[in-house]
Amino acid sequence: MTTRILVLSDNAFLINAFHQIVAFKQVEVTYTCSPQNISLASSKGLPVTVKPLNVKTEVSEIIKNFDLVFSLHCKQLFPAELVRSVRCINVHPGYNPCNRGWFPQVFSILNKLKAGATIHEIDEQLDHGGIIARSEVKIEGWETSLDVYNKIQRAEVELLKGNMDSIINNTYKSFKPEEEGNVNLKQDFNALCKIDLDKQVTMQQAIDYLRAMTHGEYMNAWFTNHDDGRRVFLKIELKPE
Ligand code: 0FX
Repeated sequence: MTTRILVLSDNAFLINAFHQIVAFKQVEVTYTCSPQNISLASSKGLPVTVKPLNVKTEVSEIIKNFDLVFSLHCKQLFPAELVRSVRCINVHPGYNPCNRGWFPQVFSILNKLKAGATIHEIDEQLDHGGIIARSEVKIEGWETSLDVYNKIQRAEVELLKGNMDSIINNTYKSFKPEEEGNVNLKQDFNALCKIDLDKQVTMQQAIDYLRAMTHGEYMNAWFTNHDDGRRVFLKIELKPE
């Protein structure tokens, strides 16, 4: 029997990888992204068509038409009715239950909780359901958020490769996370971005802070310039010998 899979994703790298992993499997996959993700929906660089989908308004259609739903970094929250009616699986860029929620590796660099990738069943709480597979990614002392994120994405793909058959066939055994863990939200990250110039920290903490806030072209950390009140953004470059 062909499994009808719906993929909701806002991440081109994972859509590409997913497409390659399921090639030649007995599945029929529909790829979708969040309605506001116009660049992904109109991207010419993908091997598949990605249509915008509002998960809240389309719940009954999804329940009717699909056997399995994947979230690959989908920015929409899945409604309770959906997760109760169809098997919904999340691929998450964190080592559950450590730093559930927003930008896990940023918080792992700061609070030293484990970083990694998790595939889990979606329940009604954020990054919370039964764990199907997870793998830890080590954070080196010179790595920035982007360095760690790139390693995590590769770990996510390896987990998908290793577990895809058991997920499609529903033959995996999931387990409950050992504890509830902690959750970070988008506003927690936003609050981190503003540097309090009077705060006293060690050099180690300052370096860890700056590498947690350094992610390619993103302008995250900032302080207010004393003379003219303008925001000054900063990031860090690290190079092990
Ligand atoms: O899609 P995603 O990789 O992941 C986020 C959440 O972290 C994840 O827990 C959730 N399941 C998923 C739906 O949404 O996020 P992104 O593509 O927006 O950002 C990727 C990385 O880029 C992020 O980990 C840190 C960095 N970043 C992103 C933004 C938007 C920044 O450093 N600054 C930013 O302003």
